[in-house]
Amino acid sequence: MDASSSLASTAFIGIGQIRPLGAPVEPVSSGGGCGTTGGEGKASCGSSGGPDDMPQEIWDKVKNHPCYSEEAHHHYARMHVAVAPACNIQCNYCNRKYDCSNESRPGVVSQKLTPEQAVKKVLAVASEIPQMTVLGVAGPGDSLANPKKTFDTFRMLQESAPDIKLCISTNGLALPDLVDEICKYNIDHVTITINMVDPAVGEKIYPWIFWDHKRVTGYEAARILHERQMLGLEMLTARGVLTKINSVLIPGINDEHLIEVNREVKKRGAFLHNIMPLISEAEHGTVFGLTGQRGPTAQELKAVQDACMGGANLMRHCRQCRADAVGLLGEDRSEEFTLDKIEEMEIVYDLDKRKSYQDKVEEERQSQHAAKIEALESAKAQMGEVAPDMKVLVAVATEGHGRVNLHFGHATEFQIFEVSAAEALFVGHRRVDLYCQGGYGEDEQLPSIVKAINDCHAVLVAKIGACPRDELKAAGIEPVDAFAHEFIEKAALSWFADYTGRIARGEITHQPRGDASIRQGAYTAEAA
Ligand code: CLF
Ligand code: SF4
Repeated sequence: MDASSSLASTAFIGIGQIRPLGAPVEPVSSGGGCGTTGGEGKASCGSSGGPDDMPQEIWDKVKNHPCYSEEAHHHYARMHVAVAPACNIQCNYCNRKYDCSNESRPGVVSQKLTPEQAVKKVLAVASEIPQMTVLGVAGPGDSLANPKKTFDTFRMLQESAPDIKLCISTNGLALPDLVDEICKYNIDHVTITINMVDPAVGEKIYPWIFWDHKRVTGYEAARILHERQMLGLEMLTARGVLTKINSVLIPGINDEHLIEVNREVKKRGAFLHNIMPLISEAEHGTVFGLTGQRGPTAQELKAVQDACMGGANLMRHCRQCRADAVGLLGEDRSEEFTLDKIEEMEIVYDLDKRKSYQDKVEEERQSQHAAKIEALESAKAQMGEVAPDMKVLVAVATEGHGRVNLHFGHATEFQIFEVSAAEALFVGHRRVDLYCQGGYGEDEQLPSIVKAINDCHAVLVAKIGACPRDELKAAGIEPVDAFAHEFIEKAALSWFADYTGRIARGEITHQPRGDASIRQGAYTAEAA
């Protein structure tokens, strides 16, 4: 049988199908499909680009920034210091008794720091984790609503650790007044959280801002914030600062509107657009949490991201980190660097040692890249004839190095790849609760893991036990350990070639998958 004529493309949720505000979240199904296709347009995730996709001076800025380069986040770490407690606006998704929801999971920041304490902490982390290349100020309030603390931290750090890149995240209200200061400290990565470009949408998200010594509310507040955000972005672009836009996807409020946001920020020179799911739980005490505003499902998030492809480059590997996160994205080592532990550490900031470690990381990265390209070519050569519009999602258990190298039971997140005959494209990740606890599989965790990857046709793992294997199969997700330790893209393409071959031979029937849930809150060491 001709595979191309027998395979239907997989149906994903389209942008027009995001459920209206207040509509109940449907339970995920193991086999049910959703209406129209999504995922059209070419891959435009510039954050996954390499040196061939961008000018050298831009590549030099992003190549070891874990947020600005998807590829770099496997190799380099970032840390945040919580020196900015105050905020000048109110977002309906934020309760500062917790964290800044736009850059962190809603959990209490363990310790707010003075600039002096922050610098000491950065030096301690940098001497222990030589691949930590970026320091960000991302809350728990707004970095630029606390300009003295933020810039004092950067000034002092530059004197003692000039190789660390500086990064800030802001709501943008104070930004235009501080662009000179940002440039003075060579902060060449700025994130602005922009959730709307229409104040009528904005007034549903921001109840007030503090502006010109008074509180401004309603439409007027959103209008001022919008104008300041656009002006700030334009000023940063004019000064050559790489600017990333974070947007919180709030179903029923700004879902379709984010396509317009993407267009407007691209016009003004934004380098990347990071569309993140709303985190909203009643216990966080936020307005949205208390009014029952839900966050998006996995397919709703993907539909909006896909609809933005071709516009500003998309970031899809954000982990919505804490304001005091330390380590690679997706891991949190902040507990190793509490103030009392730092006091006992012998801190030796050795620039040469850091550089030679990072040179080794680069070498390994280059050889991995070359090996991966070779492996991919061989995988594509095995591919039979497949319908060109057929795309499926696969979940991958990995602990790094770009390989399928993690036991199913040890995964706290799965990377998600969209696979077609042409490519295996990274499209996101899904957090899950650890299945294997204390050496035993926790069967109660399985339903939540299945829900998190329910839109995937297969899960690629290094190894998997008999019990989860059976349950995944029963849910319609194929557990695959045949490609253990291979490069992820190669493994995904090889599996896809095998899968489509089985369909073509009539051994199985291709079924569309259902939707999947986004687990609220970030991975933390304690959660594992
Ligand atoms: Fe931090 Fe943000 Fe700088 Fe990165 S985080 S201030 S740009 S160094 Fe990164 Fe974390 Fe997502 Fe932010 S993964 S929440 S995008
Ligand atoms: Fe909270 Fe950040 Fe919004 Fe301020 S800008 S209210 S800290 S989410």
